[in-house]
Amino acid sequence: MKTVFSTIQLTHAPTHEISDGQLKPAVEIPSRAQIVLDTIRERRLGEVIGPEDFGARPLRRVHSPEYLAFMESFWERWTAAGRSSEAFPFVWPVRSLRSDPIPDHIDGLLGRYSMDAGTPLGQHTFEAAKASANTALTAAKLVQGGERSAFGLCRPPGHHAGIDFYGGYCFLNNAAIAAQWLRDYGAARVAILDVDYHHGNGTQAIFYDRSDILFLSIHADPKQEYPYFLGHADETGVNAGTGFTRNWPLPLGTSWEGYQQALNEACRWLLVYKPDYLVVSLGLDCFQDDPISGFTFTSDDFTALGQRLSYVDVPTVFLLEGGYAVDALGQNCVNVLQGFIKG
Ligand code: SP5
Ligand code: ZN
Repeated sequence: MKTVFSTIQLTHAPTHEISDGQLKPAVEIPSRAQIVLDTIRERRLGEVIGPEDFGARPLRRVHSPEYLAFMESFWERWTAAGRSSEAFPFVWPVRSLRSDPIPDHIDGLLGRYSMDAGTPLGQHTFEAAKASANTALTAAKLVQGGERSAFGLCRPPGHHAGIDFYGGYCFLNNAAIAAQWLRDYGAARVAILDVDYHHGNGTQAIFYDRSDILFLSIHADPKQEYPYFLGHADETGVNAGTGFTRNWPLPLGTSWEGYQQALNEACRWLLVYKPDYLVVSLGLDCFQDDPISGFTFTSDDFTALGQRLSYVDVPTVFLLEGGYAVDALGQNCVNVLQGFIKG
């Protein structure tokens, strides 16, 4: 299986995040990508190639022009306001406040275009996010060109980012951008299976009213876990998209044993839907030693996950999402990918 990756993705190097009422060391850090890359080479998964530059068009198919313009101009405005370290929003247009008119001040803009205060935004963040999206697009193009599978070593991740907001360490929704690109370049139906520990709220919302992109997500119950405000079992789509979103919220402490039933159900939906392509939002944060998560997967369970997905037998684009137990991240990731190849 080929891997796509660009070192530009390493330039987003946050130092801190707001968590547990403190400024803590950031967990979505460049060494995540580095260890995955090192393990891919050690275990000879396959060739590693750089991404092609797809430009702004595929990003605009998913994200709003206003949001992209905000991201593009953010650092200039932030430094013009006299700030020099990474940014965090602190005020949001919640119920009873107005989303329009859009504020002029950078602190207002940060709140307008974000969903949480836990996602550091810095000088090189958007550059890295665009490289990450190009990595996802290049992996999609490999599969569109006839490869059975490809791996986009995306970082920063994407599945929490919505049409016009960032959050959950995500800025551009790599899986949504790749799925939409596959639709635009010939596929009739694309399925996204999100196995990150956290619900993929951004991806779900982007495709919620559509039947041409199926969204399936297995994750920690949002009543107990981030992102808290989406990912419940009764969210199944709206209008033309009714029935084309499915969620399997699972309790904290879920093991591979408990996970498999949901995964088997999701795989049955894939067999019924018969997508031309499958995009897997590949979070590795279900791992037992993940520092911010509460499932109990072992490293071997990730091999079994990859094997199960190979039985679905659809051309598959794997895109890295979360996973913060850095020391085991390479092993866990390559276990999924080699489990898939070996079947
Ligand atoms: C892509 C992805 O996996 N994003 C995850 C974003 C989660 N952000 C919230 C982190 C809150 C951490 N709380 C830790 C509590 C355990 N001490
Ligand atoms: Zn996650």
